[in-house]
Amino acid sequence: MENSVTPTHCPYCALQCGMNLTPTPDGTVEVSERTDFPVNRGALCGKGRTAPAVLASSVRLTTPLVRSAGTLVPATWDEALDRIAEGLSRTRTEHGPDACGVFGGGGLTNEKAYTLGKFARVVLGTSQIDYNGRFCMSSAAAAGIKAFGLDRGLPFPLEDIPRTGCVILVGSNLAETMPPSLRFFSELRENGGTLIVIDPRRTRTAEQADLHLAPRPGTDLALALGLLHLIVAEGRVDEAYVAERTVGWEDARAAAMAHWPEYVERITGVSVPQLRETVRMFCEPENAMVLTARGPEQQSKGTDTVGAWINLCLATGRAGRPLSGYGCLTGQGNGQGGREHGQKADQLPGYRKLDDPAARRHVAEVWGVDPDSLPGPGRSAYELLDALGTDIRSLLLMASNPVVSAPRAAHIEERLRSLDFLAVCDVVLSETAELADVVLPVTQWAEETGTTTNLEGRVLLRRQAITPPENIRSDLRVMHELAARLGVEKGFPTDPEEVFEELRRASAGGPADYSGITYRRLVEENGVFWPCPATDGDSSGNGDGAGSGGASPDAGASPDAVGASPDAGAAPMRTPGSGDAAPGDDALDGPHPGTPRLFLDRFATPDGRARFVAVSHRAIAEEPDDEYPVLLTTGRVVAQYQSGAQTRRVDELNAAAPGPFVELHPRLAERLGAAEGDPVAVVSRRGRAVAPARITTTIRPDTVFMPFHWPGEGRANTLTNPALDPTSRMPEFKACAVRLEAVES
Ligand SMILES: Nc1nc2c(c(=O)[nH]1)N[C@H]1C(S)=C(S)[C@@H](COP(=O)(O)OP(=O)(O)OC[C@H]3O[C@@H](n4cnc5c(=O)[nH]c(N)nc54)[C@H](O)[C@@H]3O)O[C@H]1N2
Ligand SMILES: Nc1nc2c(c(=O)[nH]1)N[C@H]1C(S)=C(S)[C@@H](COP(=O)(O)OP(=O)(O)OC[C@H]3O[C@@H](n4cnc5c(=O)[nH]c(N)nc54)[C@H](O)[C@@H]3O)O[C@H]1N2
Ligand code: SF4
Ligand SMILES: [Mo]
Repeated sequence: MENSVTPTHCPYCALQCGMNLTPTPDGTVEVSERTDFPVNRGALCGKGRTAPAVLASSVRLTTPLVRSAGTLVPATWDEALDRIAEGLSRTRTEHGPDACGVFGGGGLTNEKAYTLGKFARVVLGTSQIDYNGRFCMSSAAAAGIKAFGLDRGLPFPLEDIPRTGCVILVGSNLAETMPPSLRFFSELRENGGTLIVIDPRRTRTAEQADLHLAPRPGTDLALALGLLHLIVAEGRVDEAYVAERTVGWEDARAAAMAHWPEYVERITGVSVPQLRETVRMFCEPENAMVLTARGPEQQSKGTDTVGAWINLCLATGRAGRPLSGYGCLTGQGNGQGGREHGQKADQLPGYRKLDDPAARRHVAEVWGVDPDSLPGPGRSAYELLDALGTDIRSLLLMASNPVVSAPRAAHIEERLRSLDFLAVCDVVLSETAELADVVLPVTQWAEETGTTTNLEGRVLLRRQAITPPENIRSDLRVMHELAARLGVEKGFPTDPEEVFEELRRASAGGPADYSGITYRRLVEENGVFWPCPATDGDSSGNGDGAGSGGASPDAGASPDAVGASPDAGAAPMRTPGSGDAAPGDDALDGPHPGTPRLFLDRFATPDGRARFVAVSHRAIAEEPDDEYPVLLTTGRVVAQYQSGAQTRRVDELNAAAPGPFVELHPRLAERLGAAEGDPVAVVSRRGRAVAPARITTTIRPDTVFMPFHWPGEGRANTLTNPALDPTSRMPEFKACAVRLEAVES
């Protein structure tokens, strides 16, 4: 492997940009351009380009740590693993299995996420597992399942974007969060298409738009309803499509008609002429798309909000047709795959439901356990973290840093401190790892192999390029050794491909069916889009008969199963020859080609029709008042990633984005008496944060913005409101009430 070039993918965001890695003499890697991957065609953002810096021993964990007399000290692997096994067993004996919690992350490969879910349910027997993806795209996932019967970030490849007529980007700042993807939108405009961006701030993304709407944070639901009202009033509904491919239109229509444009203008601050212009730009071309990201989703009504945007697509016949549709831009490297294979509180692998008896039977058989031994659904991420130290006494945490990233973070930090036992697996000593009783140092992207599923539903192989340092072990090995110590000798392989082979069988017949995918295909085909069931002509499938044939009786009983029966192996949601990458009919006798485009023939609901939702505007959970008169919204900057645990260790990125700030309008700054760079205190009902002022006219005068990448005094999540969406259990990261105070500098 040494000195050769390994084509692989970036460790960070959901684009999963392709890159080439060459080993260097210091034991790390050099990144170079890899042009054969269509998502980025060689382009990388600064985070991807500098990712090797986190492989250096000077910034990463190099040995297991255990707490001794209050401080973390180096330990052997055996000592550290024994401590974790003891901690978890003691909790289980004294308080029962549900007192053991597990918290995962959307950065974990499919193999790790799958194994973590299995570890929780089979080894610990706990229902208390969830992951940071709950804070990410869970609202879009819930809305997608309601409307289409299936949730996959984008139902089409990014390459379709330049060929549609209009894209509405709702609350995505992809110029900073997925820079190489901006190319698709520039090409759209070069081709004569238009881009509409909806964001309370005129971001770098909004700068690229033909039209920028700047609604008040937390009002996207009203905005979408107002647009639908106008679509009806202007006679722009595609009646034939609505009759043929949807149900529920009458109720959705009635709800939208109650949202008059003038009323919507008052709620959102977007003028009626702007609403009309949006409708014209969206409806006039033959094709159009709506893409949402965290702006409208991270709200206590995120599921309804995304549902309202989907309604807009359905009413105008812009879903399940080539070059048209609704999509969610997922976030983390494996944000998509990480929510399909069982680390979510209510899920089993293959995007099966934990409360579905047929799904339980299928997965229990693959795992060799009694279906009745599998626990039921557990708590959502915030609820789980909130229960630490009370119902949940011990926690195993892998790939998240909630001390920085969870809402109402000071409270969550206090909950973590109140645990009987905390174990953290990480690559660096994150702020959460600092609180642990045991910290295990694990291998990183370039040092291990595994699959991820990018925002397009494209399953990819991230390949090992170098040998990890001696004292570092993989997450899979950690789970293998913990399982053995807790009395489960079998079923936790350390080889990722062996795990993937089991995942294929566990997912067979489920909505996210990976059974036709192999590591070899992933290399040869540069990724494969799910669903990809194993077919009769697929020599590599069906290892033990649990492939498509074996799974069909179960899956048929599951309401959200798609592509489940053997004849559904021909992919009911794909139309060969209709702009799809699928080869001709005869190829269907061979391996399944994968499904780049979903829903072209039918939606994944039992009757094949999409569902409108009847939703109405409602206020954010915490409206500004006299005491807290300003709105706070939060998000990202281009040079830092998430809680910053990794990117804050890279000099070049710190130089570009050294610390937190409060973005505010000159009018607010003037009232406060603050000049550029002055420290400003932002106070909410949860706490107080201080960061320098960044004064700009690109933000609404009633709103301030803080990025959430830093711990300490400038931590944005000290302030945020954990009010949850009733369906997705997503916290309201994007809107809460605050007041500003000048600080003596
Ligand atoms: N540089 C960088 N890139 C990343 C990440 C990172 O941390 N750093 N994280 C990755 C992950 S996990 C994710 S989830 C994605 C997130 O990607 P994005 O969703 O693009 O990121 P955010 O900055 O959280 O939010 C996007 C925009 O929503 C706007 N917004 C705030 N409130 C509202 C509102 O009420 N309505 C509307 N319409 N918009 C609003 C904000 O002003 C912001 O510009 O990025 C991924 N890529
Ligand atoms: N205010 C506010 N808060 C937010 C958001 C927001 O927009 N506003 N966005 C939310 C969103 S969308 C997200 S996704 C979350 C993300 O927030 P976090 O869950 O905190 O995400 P990361 O900072 O990526 O944390 C990942 C941790 O896992 C480690 N790690 C990386 N790879 C691996 C691996 O393979 N194995 C192990 N064991 N560890 C690994 C990293 O070093 C890091 O410490 O934040 C949420 N919080
Ligand atoms: S855009 Fe995302 S995947 Fe691409 S290089 Fe940057 S962080 Fe990596
Ligand atoms: Mo995310």
